[in-house]
Amino acid sequence: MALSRFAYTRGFEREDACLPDTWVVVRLDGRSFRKFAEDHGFVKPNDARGLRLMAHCAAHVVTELDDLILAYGQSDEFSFVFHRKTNWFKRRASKFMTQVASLFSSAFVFYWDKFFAPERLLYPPAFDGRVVLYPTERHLRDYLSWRQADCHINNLYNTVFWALVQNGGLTTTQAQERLKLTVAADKNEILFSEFGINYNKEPLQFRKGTTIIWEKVVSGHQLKETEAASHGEADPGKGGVIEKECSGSRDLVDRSADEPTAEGSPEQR
Ligand code: DGT
Ligand code: MG
Ligand code: MG
Ligand code: MG
Ligand code: MG
Repeated sequence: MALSRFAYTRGFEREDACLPDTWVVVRLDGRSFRKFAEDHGFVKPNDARGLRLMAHCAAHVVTELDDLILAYGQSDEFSFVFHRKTNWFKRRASKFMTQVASLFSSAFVFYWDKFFAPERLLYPPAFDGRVVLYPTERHLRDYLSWRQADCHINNLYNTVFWALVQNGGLTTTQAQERLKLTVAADKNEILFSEFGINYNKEPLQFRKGTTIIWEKVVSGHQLKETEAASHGEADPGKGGVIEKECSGSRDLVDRSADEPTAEGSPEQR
């Protein structure tokens, strides 16, 4: 039927190739995860099982798909960075986005039991995706720093918010009121003086998110999660050595604290 009278419909397809020589970032975000977390009994504000499942799925995606050099995730989101020279699927944005989103989603279901058993998965989760191009390493680095700053702002807020509610006996409305107009230093102080919590001793994965990178080993490359995300099981999915062109990826992530200058509007859990 290739040359049939219907073939003209092909002409309605549009080009969507990413600009050449730019870093291609696909960011996924869980659909209605506030509700999903509630329905599945996620621990507030951080559920280690959920974060580890997300990291495991991301490692699977980085392992399986071509030319991915790095992934960074926090909360219900993960960003995947394709090498600027990639020519996978002729750099078509829709291919990048759908390959990442569908593989991540199916991995999330596939590996659910590994992290959540005996908690059952009650319905199919979904992730939205977007593609953003960054022309320089500076832009890419700032993008990752932005996502990490977002992690920091939200996590500090949520840590003190739930301390006030769970340990301080405040209602959620009272806790919200208490935190209005506070800056990071105030929140650290509340945590320390009222609850004996040193925020800097909270798990790294909660405070800074998870970075997945390729590590050079003698016989090739191996997938690794950074120390800033150590959560016991640094399982790259398949394990072992993976041959991939991904040199230089280690230098792209700023693992410093990234204190944000202003408080954003936090994503409340
Ligand atoms: P969306 O993305 O517009 O479809 O809507 P949501 O509900 O996914 O909102 P989003 O992505 O802005 O915020 C992520 C939600 O996921 C947030 O409301 C809290 C929830 N969440 C993420 N990680 C955890 C966790 O570790 N524990 C709990 N309890 N909730 C979490
Ligand atoms: Mg949202
Ligand atoms: Mg979401
Ligand atoms: Mg989100
Ligand atoms: Mg096909």
